[in-house]
Amino acid sequence: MSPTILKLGGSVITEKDRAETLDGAALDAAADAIAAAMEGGDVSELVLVHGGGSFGHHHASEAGVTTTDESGDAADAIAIHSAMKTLNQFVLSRLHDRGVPALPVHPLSAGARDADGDLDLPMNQAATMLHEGFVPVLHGDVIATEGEGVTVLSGDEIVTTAAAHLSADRVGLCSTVPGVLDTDEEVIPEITAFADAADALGGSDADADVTGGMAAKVRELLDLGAPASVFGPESIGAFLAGEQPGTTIRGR
Ligand code: IP8
Repeated sequence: MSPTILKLGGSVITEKDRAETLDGAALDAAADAIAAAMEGGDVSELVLVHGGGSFGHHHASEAGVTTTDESGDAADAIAIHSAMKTLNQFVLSRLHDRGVPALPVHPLSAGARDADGDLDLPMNQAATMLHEGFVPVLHGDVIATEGEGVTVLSGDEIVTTAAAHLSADRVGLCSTVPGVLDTDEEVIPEITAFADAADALGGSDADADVTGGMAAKVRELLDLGAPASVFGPESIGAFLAGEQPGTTIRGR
């Protein structure tokens, strides 16, 4: 099995500046492209992951929880997790409306981090779902972390973990920008080392993003065993059809 993994960035499917606000038109367009690709046979085994946008990041920043700053308060964990489940339900229902057999996988209930910050996120449920013809839909979440309570688990970390466990052969990250941009705002076609893009990679463009923006994405994708593409929403169909839109990141 070598599935395709596609992450829908939280900034793509939500209005990132307004708490818990969906970008319904953008989500519809993404769901249309996914449904068309599955119906047309462009992709048969697909794992979807989505980010937090104004759902997860809003509550995470209110609670001061990041991938490294923890909370031991169940109310904080529930606020973040519930918002992510709400967003996940929106994603699922737009996919179901188009006949995509999507099923949720909630990381809080599935995995944990150890005291060194290493993630253990089993993927046997996603593998079996794929085998049975379903489309697992995972999402950024909070995750129990040894010695710390809970921390944030970003969708990008889920993508890299899922890619390794499921031996994905293609990974796509749909972002609000058409690729990783250089200092002239042009798309960098290929990145094979962080230094290729270091000048252009600052932090995130939105303060409420607690998981590090494009620089963190590139670092994580360079560690993948599969080539990854970073592209804008208009290129979801092209990516699923086997093209390499935007920036291709190949670490090894
Ligand atoms: O948007 C973070 O996921 P990301 C999810 O992929 C939360 O970084 C809970 C903030």
